Amino acid sequence: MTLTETQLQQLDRDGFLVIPGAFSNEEVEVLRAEVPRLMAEDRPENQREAGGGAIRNLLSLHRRSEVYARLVRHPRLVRPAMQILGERDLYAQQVKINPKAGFDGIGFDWHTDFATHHKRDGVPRPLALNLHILLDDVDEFNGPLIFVPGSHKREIPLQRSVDGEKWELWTVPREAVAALVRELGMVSAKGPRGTLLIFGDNLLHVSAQNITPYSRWIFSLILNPVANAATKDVAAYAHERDRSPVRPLADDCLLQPLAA
Ligand SMILES: O=C(O)CCC(=O)C(=O)O
Repeated sequence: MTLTETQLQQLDRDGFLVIPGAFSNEEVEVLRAEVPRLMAEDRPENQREAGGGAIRNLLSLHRRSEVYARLVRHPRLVRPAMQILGERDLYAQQVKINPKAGFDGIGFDWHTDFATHHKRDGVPRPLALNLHILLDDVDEFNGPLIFVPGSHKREIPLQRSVDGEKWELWTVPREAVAALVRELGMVSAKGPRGTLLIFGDNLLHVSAQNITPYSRWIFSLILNPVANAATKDVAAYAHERDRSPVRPLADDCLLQPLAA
């Protein structure tokens, strides 16, 4: 997949892209079929919501599943990232699904990803890209991400906070969020399953609690240039330690049989 000039301009202006139909229903089914097994595992890469309830993040999926090992090298993720960054050597910094369980999935406070990548992980520059695939239909009800278009070009103040009562997460004070939202507005990143979202490290975003009965599974791959790698050690599932560049596989890689 190659992004058009219009898409590249849009990404530069707004800080994000929403691309419906990037992955077929058949491919989404292959990705979804792995999730129950991964969710059933009792391991630190399955982080629970505060209070120990539903699963908040399923992490390091490419080290736990051949399907997700293929997905991090999928050309419809890797090639646009290479194109945007003008860079061939990108490593998989974080690989997860946020399932945001029906009724029980808590939201994610206002933040930019770079704040945490920089302060917690020691990533030097805001170059990483977050590539999401919607594994469910995502609408206004089940906790879509909400972006503040154009916020990636602003200076945004930060405060240290904690995500899900466990992880260090750098968030944005409410007065700063209010000023940016009043000026720039908000866009909710909705779409049918198979939609691809691409957004940069400096984009201000949030997502609300899922108070519907319907879970909202979203896959997320963060790709970062090898030359911009983290300089601090955090848990490997929060920031992967393997800095080998991902090389794209064939376009039909998700539909090829798995080794027995
Ligand atoms: O899954 C969500 O709702 C939020 C995810 C998010 O904020 C992120 O990937 O940076």
